[in-house]
Amino acid sequence: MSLNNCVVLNLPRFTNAEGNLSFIESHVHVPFAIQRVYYLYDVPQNAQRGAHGHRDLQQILIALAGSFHVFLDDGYKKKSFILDSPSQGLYICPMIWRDLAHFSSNAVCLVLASAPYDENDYFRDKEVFYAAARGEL
Ligand code: T46
Repeated sequence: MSLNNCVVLNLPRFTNAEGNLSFIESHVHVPFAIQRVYYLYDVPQNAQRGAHGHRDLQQILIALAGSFHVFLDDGYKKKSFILDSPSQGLYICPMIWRDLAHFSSNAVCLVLASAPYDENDYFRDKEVFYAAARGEL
């Protein structure tokens, strides 16, 4: 898996005079079965979140409100995204280090995950992550 797999997905959006509606179905609009949903909110503007990689987890990040920046690193290349639309989701494949920063004051980051929470799936040490990502472990 590499950064090339991490792309912004356009989600369905129905718009009329009463507003917008978007929806997401497993394996239809996202490439996995959604097994967990969580969200980040009331994040101070100078706070940084993430700072880890996942062994197997796949995720979709959506800016339900406001905006934030996502910095991705696969051990070889880096890429950054600004998420600011509730009708777009950033797909993050396994073995990607992610940092989230520059949250706007009203930002809500919705996350759809392919598995239940499992601390053993996390790389919390960047050097260990780099070694694993480069096949050195
Ligand atoms: C990611 C970014 C975008 C749980 O108990 N269950 C959960 O499902 C999650 C996500 C977290 N937690 C606990 C574990 C920690 O004690 O909540 C606490 C805060 O989690 P963490 O420091 O990992 O939060 P973030 O915002 O740095 O990272 C989270 C996700 O963990 C991570 O997978 O990609 O959001």
